[in-house]
Amino acid sequence: MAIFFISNICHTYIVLIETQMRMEYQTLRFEQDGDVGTIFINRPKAMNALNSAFFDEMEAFLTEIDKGNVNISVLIITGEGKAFAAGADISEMVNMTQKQGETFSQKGQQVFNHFEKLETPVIAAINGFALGGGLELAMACDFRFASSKAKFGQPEVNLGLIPGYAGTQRLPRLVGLAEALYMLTTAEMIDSPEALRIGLIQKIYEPEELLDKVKETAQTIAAKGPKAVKKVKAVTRFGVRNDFMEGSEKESSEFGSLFENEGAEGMRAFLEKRKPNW
Ligand code: CO8
Repeated sequence: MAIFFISNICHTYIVLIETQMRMEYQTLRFEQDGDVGTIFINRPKAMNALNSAFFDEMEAFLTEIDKGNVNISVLIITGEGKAFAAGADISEMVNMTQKQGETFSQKGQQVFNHFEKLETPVIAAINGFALGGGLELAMACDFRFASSKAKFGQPEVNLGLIPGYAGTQRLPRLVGLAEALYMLTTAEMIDSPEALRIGLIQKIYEPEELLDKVKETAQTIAAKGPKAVKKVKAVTRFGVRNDFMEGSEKESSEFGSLFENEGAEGMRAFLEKRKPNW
């Protein structure tokens, strides 16, 4: 019995150490404040250019969230320093073969798709340049708040390239075909008011207040029914990727699934004029 108890403690300790080791990243920094986690892209000297290490580490980090090893209700992603992310790392891509370029693109797409599949809502706090792969990353988040100093663009055609992390697919879905093709073909960098006008971002804040404001919104979401928040993200994203009727069917079944569950508590709390006890 004592041996079993000690071996259980050892196992828990090892899992904790493993989790901690996995959380020591070269290109990322993670902070948790209650239910809200903030992941910083941490290559400020290279304008947070996205390299292979970033994609490996981000995938590992998102997997930790899936496994419940990082216990948060909302994830914020932002950049250290002057940039959110100034694109894929050009110095890493410059000598790639056709096959390597394609593989690098697929790997990035998988990681960005993971943001959409994550049950937890993800908010991009765009603190500066969001260019190329950096904007593609922001677009894979559920919504975007930006600093008044941020700049946005898909400058790939300047380099004789096109976006490779599904920017050609997400941008027109967010801003419409003509605005997307304008940005994609001219490579023009737009500012925050213009990004707000076309619906690429949802709010603008002064640089010094951006992260606090994003955290406030994250806390607002974290206080809602946790299962409802996860399901509303999943059903909405499912509907956008599939057809309307399939999306509506999924909505009905997930709506129903909340009744003998969190929804019962939420509705009772409303009628009893008290806060729900999730
Ligand atoms: N990759 C690598 N290094 C970069 C990148 C980048 N994308 N962006 C900036 N850096 C580096 C600079 O080379 C510089 O390094 P160093 O100090 O060693 O010279 C450092 O960051 C600071 O940059 P600047 O001196 O240029 O800083 P400025 O304030 O003058 O300018 C800009 C900032 C406007 C952000 C400028 O750096 C810039 O234009 N960067 C490139 C933007 C760009 O073209 N991005 C698109 C890249 S392509 C892409 O993202 C495709 C995605 C799909 C890939 C699919 C896989 C194959």
